[in-house]
Amino acid sequence: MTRRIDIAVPDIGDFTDVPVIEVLVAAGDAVAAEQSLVTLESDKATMEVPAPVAGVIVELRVQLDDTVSQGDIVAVIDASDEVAAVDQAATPVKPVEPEPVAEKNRVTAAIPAAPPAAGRRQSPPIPMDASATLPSSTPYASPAIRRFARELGADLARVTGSARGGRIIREDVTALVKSVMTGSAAPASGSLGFDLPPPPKVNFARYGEIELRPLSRIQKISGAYLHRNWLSIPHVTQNDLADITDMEVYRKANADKAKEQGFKLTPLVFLIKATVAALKEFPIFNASLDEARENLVLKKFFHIGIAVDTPNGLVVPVLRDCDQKDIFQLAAELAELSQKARDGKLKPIEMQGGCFSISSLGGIGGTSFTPIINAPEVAILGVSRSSISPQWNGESFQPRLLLPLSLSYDHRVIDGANAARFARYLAARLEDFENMDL
Ligand code: CAO
Repeated sequence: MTRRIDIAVPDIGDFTDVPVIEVLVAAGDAVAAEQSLVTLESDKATMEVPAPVAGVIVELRVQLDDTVSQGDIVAVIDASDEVAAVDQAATPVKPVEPEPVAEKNRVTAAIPAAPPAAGRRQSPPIPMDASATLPSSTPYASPAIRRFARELGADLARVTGSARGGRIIREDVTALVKSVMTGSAAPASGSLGFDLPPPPKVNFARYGEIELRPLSRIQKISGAYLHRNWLSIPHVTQNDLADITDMEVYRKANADKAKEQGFKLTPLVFLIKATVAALKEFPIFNASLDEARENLVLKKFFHIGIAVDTPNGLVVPVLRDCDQKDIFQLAAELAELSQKARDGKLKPIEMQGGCFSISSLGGIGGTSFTPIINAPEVAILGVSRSSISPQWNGESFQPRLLLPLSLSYDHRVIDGANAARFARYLAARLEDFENMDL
């Protein structure tokens, strides 16, 4: 018996007139339940509308570049039992793999299709994987294109998107594959233009006992991004010292208040506030290069990423709107996010949208280090352990508590004089903390 079901755009939040950026099926195609039919793209997210059930697409009601809103019908499916049975046999439903999140703070997710009929199972959203949203950017492509690239073994990082805003489409992926097949594309290892000798192969067991320990998933993913950022961004690190003697008196006087509320008041939240003040004073630090590397995108919001050391590796949750929160709110949020990070429970969205990162090793030690910029950000602040040091005040040496700051910056965007000014300004804010917006 024929059972035609209208597939409607489900609740997509506040968005209306969302463009259809991909049509992934044609009329007559047999589709499996949860197979993506079309991809929609709002300003903030790329979303797929999946088939609610297995069947045959009998009518496609949208085409590329149409705009749709909640409730609009995108397709009609024939979900008669015979069709579904044939389809199930032909196309077993594979478990849905998590999709890396696309660039530009976009959230990529599948949205459940509108309920087809009472009591029928709804497609669940594609699960998101925290490690897929590690620092910095991933190529801008929809989940379907990522799947396509994966099937072909094509590395999306090497593909230049030709659609609006640099989005990668199917043709871009096939063009890369073709160029590799014909030998006109550079090999992957040469994609940054380096011709490095391979690392030496050493049989360590010849020299003593060894043990193999696999890298964690987070280490593997973040390692690739760190490597790319280190090689592709000309880093310079500016070091400075902030005299936080007075700030520490204030912090300690307020530590119990924080403790009563169940979190610690560490120097980090003061650093976040000082960083926000410095970003306001030097907007070039709150910026990213656009994809063509011809413009700076200046951000008017203040979301700060904090590097958190977890048993599985480094992750960078983002504290949002730090300009609008006081140090106690920030400390409470930091405690919550860093605990979630350590438990491996951060949501992708909680690691996106950062403007500037802080990596604090102050709780551990050290006097300075060179933090790696978390692209597409253009600077990162490293913080080492404060220590008492004799400071000359013109008449005598005084014991002062000095906090080492290490500001790494992208020299394509920021010149050394501005970096020195930024670091000094930041230090001065901590020294004059009473006039800071705490
Ligand atoms: N100087 C001296 N003491 C400091 C300090 C500093 N710069 N920064 C923190 N401390 C103190 C704190 O006050 C706290 O003291 P008490 O235990 O007496 O209260 C202690 O050191 C531990 O602080 P913390 O590390 O728990 O808290 P935090 O707010 O400073 O940092 C977090 C939170 C999540 C950033 C931190 O736990 C962390 O994971 N740091 C590692 C980040 C990292 O790995 N960066 C490297 C990235 S590159 O690989």
